[in-house]
Amino acid sequence: MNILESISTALRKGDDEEVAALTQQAVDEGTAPQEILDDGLIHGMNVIGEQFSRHEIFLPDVLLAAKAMYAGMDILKPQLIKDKIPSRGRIVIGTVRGDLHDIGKNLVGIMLKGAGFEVIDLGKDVPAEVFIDRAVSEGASIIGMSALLTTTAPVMQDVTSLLKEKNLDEEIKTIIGGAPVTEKFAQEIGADAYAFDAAKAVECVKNMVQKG
Ligand code: B1M
Repeated sequence: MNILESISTALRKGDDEEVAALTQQAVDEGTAPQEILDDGLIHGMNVIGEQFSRHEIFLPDVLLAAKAMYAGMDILKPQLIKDKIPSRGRIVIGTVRGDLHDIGKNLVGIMLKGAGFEVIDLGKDVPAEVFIDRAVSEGASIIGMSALLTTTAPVMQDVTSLLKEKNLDEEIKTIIGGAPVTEKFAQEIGADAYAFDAAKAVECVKNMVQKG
């Protein structure tokens, strides 16, 4: 078993100490942080998701896996964030109201910071008005929303509608992401961009800022 498979396996066992140690070992051996993330940590989390949907494992197992995921992400964070990059712009991000999944959102935040954006992270379970109020008070030009549940994805539309209602949709752009969300859904709700993963989110945000 190579080290990335070992990270994935340790994550599936919910062994946070082992995940941290193996992630550190992979970094020390010179494996690219993105590879550790994709083929180790995210790979393990995807298997957890499949097992959970087949009822082969239960919620406490998923929670342990999430804790292990964070242990690995803590090691990778400094590798993914480069120092002293001048700010490219300000973005407010959060997971929408009713949704407690924050791993993907945090990853998007880390990658955006790494690309030189100022990220104001509102956390999880964020109501539509809070996204907008904070974007205005922080002078952010972009709102990034994450949702992992089919039941919470519609909350994103509350934000896009409210922005229109307040005539703020020209000055504040929106980007959405998360497993139940698609490009088509983004168009339907009037979001300005959709990103499948964190790398794509960075690309989209860079384009949005350039367009002004
Ligand atoms: Co839950 N969960 N969960 N869960 N969970 C899912 C999402 C689910 C698909 C599992 C399944 O059944 N197969 C399912 C949703 C089904 C659906 O709605 N269609 C589900 C369910 C049902 C639930 C509960 C309802 C379970 C229950 O209570 N019976 C419950 C809901 C709680 C709530 O939110 N109100 C629940 C709870 C939990 C935990 C708390 C135990 C835990 C979350 C811990 C945490 O986040 N701190 C958890 C987890 C870990 C998962 C799975 C297994 C993994 C999610 C994850 O972190 N993936 C997930 C199954 C799965 O997705 N395979 C599942 C890794 C992460 C890096 O990927 O978040 O997709 P992801 O982020 C990606 C992209 O989506 C994208 O980029 C990221 C990085 O590349 N992206 C963006 C995300 N946000 C973006 C924003 C952007 C751009 C891109 O722009 C701003």
